[in-house]
Amino acid sequence: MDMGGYLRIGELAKRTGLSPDVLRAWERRYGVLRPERTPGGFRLYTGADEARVRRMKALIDEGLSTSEAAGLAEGEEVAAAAGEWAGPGLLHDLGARLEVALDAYEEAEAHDAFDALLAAFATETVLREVVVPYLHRVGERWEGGELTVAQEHFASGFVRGRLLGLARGWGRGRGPRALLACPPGELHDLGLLVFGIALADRGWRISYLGPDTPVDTLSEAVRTLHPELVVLAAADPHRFLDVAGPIAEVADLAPVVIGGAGADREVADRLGVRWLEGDPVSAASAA
Ligand code: B12
Repeated sequence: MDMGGYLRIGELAKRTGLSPDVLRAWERRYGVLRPERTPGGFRLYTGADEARVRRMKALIDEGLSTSEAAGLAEGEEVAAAAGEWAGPGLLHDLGARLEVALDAYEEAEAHDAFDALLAAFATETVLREVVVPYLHRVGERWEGGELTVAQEHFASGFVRGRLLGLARGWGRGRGPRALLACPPGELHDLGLLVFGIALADRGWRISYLGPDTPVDTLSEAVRTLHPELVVLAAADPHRFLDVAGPIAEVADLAPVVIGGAGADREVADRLGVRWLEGDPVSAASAA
């Protein structure tokens, strides 16, 4: 029977694999369904109702509680309607939940918060708006004596693990190849990982050498991989300047750019390479 694109509850139940009772309960408790009514009082659902229910079910299957899934399904719809990310409220709340969990060494809870962030927002939004500011706060709180080294290590280890998870498969495909590394002695590689993830999102293939990479190894990798771009990152300018000669040799083989808190125009000029300014996600667009 044609109902002008509307669905009756039985039809919606069949299409979503949920019973009519569950659908009515979700409508009552969470308001995720907003059916019209026929003059006889029957519920009529729209495609938007179906989409919300499907999303909510998928989030529950991923392990979220019913109320969390309802909140996220709603948030995403607001995001879609606004054509942008789902409002600062949810992003902020989930970011705070992540922070509280990591402070308390609650790994499972931290994973749940991170999963919820990724379910509700674009990866780059999570990286730029939550992960990078969070790492800055960790540094400030550690410097201010509010966070122990143990808490800082736990938090940065957790973040690194999640970033490596997002990086999985970033070397596949046929796009241009970027070779990423930190110079000798440099252990801060989280910004470089964020950069690699954002660059892979733009179709690049990533080869990652990670922290504390000897420059002769880097040259050997450049000769083997023939990357279109070599990206070096460090938090301390001396890590670049201490190996200025070998970096210049790498720059004879492939274009080299530098980024991170230790990079600026002056350091780049001294090395004879280009400087990638700004946060890693915006820099990936520029690259
Ligand atoms: C996590 C962390 C660590 C971890 C690193 C783990 C890892 N795998 O990366 C560990 C525990 C290993 C560590 C060690 C140390 N750390 Co530390 N660390 C941090 C912390 C909390 C977060 C770093 C981070 O990832 N930030 C996120 C990035 C994205 O932000 P950012 O570094 O500010 O970068 C900006 C830009 O440069 C750009 N960017 C960053 N990377 C890249 C890459 C590319 C390609 C591009 C284009 C852009 C870009 O994005 C950001 C802009 O928004 C910072 C605090 C902070 N403010 O960042 C301290 C911090 C960097 N560490 C610091 C220090 C002092 C140390 C140690 C010397 C401590 C010690 N006494 O042992 C050692 C040094 C280790 C070494 N040899 O490199 C200082 C650095 C001070 C300075 N100016 O030199 C900071 C600032 C803490 C502080 N407030 O004092 N650290």
